Amino acid sequence: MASALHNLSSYDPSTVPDGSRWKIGIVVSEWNETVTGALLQGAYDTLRTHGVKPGNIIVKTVPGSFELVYGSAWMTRQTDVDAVIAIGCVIRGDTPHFDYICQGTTQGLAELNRKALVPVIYGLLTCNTLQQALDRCGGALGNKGDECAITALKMIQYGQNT
Ligand code: DLZ
Repeated sequence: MASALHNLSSYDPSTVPDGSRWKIGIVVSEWNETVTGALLQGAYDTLRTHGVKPGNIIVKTVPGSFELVYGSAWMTRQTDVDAVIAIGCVIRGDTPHFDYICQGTTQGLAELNRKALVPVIYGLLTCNTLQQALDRCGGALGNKGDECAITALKMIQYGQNT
């Protein structure tokens, strides 16, 4: 389904594993804080809905999305989390900076996801406009934070079943 039509918060709750035994790290970028704060809230609430205890949700902030790579790597090495969710929002400006940040962050998180012992979930919004971001952090298209929380729980289960 094209992402433009996909509600990021729609899922079948019966397919989501219980998270009551698991610890989740969330790394959040301070840039575009209105958006990243709403993504964080979505992820937090969805993890709680599926049994993750408040004390088992570890939140740390980084200055910008580019720092999500180091922040997430730190979280995988220095804590005993079962998964890391990286949350950021990049909005296109007038310079190519947008492309460099998106590419660098995405490649860094992808590499970390291959190498880390726990899953690293990609919660980076890359949008042309603020409205597109607002639509995806609790607006018309749901909340990508919800999607990231569900993905984290499913990937922890994946790692434990194989
Ligand atoms: C510099 C910058 C710019 C222009 N735009 C964004 C953005 O839209 N979203 C975001 O998360 N971060 C942005 N940054 C900051 C970079 O991610 C990074 O923090 C700085 O380049 C310092 O490494």
